[in-house]
Amino acid sequence: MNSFAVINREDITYERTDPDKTQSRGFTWDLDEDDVIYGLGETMGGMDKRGRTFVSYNTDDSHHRPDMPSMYGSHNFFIVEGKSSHFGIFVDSPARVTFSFDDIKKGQVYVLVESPDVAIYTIVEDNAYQITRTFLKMIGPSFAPPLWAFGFGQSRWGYKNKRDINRVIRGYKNANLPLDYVCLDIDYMDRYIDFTVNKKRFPDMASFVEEKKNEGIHLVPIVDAGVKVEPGDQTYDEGVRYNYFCRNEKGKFFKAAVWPGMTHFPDFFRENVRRWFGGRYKALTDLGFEGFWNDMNEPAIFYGENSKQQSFLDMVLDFFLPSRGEKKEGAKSNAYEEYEHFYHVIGGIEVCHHDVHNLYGAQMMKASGEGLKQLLDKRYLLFSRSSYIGAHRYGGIWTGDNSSTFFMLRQNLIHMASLNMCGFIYSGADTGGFGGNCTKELLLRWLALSDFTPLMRDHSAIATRKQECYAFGDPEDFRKVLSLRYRLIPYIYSEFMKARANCDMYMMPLSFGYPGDEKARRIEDQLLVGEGVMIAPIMKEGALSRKVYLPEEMMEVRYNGNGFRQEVCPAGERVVKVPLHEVVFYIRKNKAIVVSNKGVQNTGQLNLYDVVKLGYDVPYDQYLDDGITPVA
Ligand code: MIG
Repeated sequence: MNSFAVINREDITYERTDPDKTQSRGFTWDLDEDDVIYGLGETMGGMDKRGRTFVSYNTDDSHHRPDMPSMYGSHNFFIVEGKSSHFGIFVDSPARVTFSFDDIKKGQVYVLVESPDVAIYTIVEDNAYQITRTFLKMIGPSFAPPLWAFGFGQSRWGYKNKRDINRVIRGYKNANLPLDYVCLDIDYMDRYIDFTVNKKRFPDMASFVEEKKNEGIHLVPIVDAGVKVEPGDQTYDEGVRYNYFCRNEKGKFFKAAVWPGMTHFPDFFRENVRRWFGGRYKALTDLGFEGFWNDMNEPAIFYGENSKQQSFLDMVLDFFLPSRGEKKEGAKSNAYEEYEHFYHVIGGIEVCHHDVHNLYGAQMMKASGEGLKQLLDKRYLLFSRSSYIGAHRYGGIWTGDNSSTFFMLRQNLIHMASLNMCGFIYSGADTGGFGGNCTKELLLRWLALSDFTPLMRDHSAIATRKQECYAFGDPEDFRKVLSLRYRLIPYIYSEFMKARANCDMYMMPLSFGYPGDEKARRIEDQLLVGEGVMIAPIMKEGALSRKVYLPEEMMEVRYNGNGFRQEVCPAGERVVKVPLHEVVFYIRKNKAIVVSNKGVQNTGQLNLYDVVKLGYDVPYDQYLDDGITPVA
């Protein structure tokens, strides 16, 4: 059908709510009983979003409760699918939007947009997959990360200096575990000042970066949104001199506290500011860095001149004692009241931050991505915490401060489906969980899912149990589960690059591949990965087996750390046993995949041409390139 038009006013009743106060507007839509609702990217809850209310308002809240309405990004695209409904809606608005699906108004979709600045698009196609594909064409292809970004990364908030980083790399080497990159969290900086390096902790960063690259390891530093108020610092001085920072209602530079203490926020909405901030990455690319993560860009604000000051100790305690943080009203890193006092200049007009809040992180991604493209003659890695629809053209995202629970592992799988629907095909969660203490069992099961996610990074918070793959005694089981990733990269990379070129999904709900299959529609714990693979990871504590639904005959592939065992399985339900050290996945009927012939220790050793085929006896169309040269 391919119709794509602004929403039909006869079908959807617009109603102005609170016209005096907020200029909000909304619409409702009557749902059929069997309608399923997909989408909304980074939100908590099931694949089917029905029965819940979500609020797009980018939020840094590390207590990911099942009923939390907002997360770090706003991805206002959803799909209603049932016997008679097949449409997708994209609500393009920079301010707060509420989506209530059969919740506030029973039996109805109820969308409330708080800004007059809104464009609403509907996409009508035959099924959810086609609707998504049309949407993905509208928003354009994902950025292309380098091949090494498909390797495994280790990270932890708390690695402080060269010694810590070397210890991690040695840990992986000695245990014969593969590794491609290590992230540098905020402690590499000089007093959390962006684009600086603490010289005591990293006396000669350039040669350290070089030395690690020669060992096959990339270092990936963090960059926070807030720029420390620090006369004498280049970023601060230039920002002030050229008027690049946001101002408050009194015309002074807006000031609020984040990790560095008081900071100013770059006005990423202006092109010249983006060009400047993107150019500041030169301080880091000159040191040899080629990958970055952007944090705190919701933006997170601990407190400001208009909100109650919190002590550093207070915030740290909230972090580590979830029960303490949860009891507080509002999340610690979102001094919402500050958003009313901070202004952008957009097209020459002063705009209150509150009205464009959801775009801030995405604009930072744009600044970083465009800057890095200029600075490097090769592909960069970038992943951001905050985002908005469209930002996938500049980088990937990770899903923020999850926790070491099986619940969050299941959420990770669901996130992968809904993020892919919104264009963020390069994404992943903190494998093993950020907050809380990870167990060996949880990390192994999590790795078995992350083996298939483009961004595969183990990350954890300070003061949690050590979570590197060598930190749980005998690493043998980890070697087995992690080595699968490196065998799979030829397939993962090929499917990712094809998906981006075709504006397609890399991972998707089972139902997208089997439209019309009633049973597949209700499956929320299996995913399709690329064209040929279905996964059904074990995501329950203590479970050694699980039920898997096969919509058609498939090849069951069992990997035990050495070889692959294949077995044709009939369509229908089956119970599969998966010991902790094995990974089982499925190849769809009449599909083949390629895997690396050899296990390797990093992507630098990987030969994409040295592959063997698994699955059915059909050709596999492998995408191949050097993994470095920028692609259009
Ligand atoms: O307020 O840089 O989500 O990944 O380790 C916490 C420290 C700031 C939040 C990020 C997390 C990172 C942490 N950051």
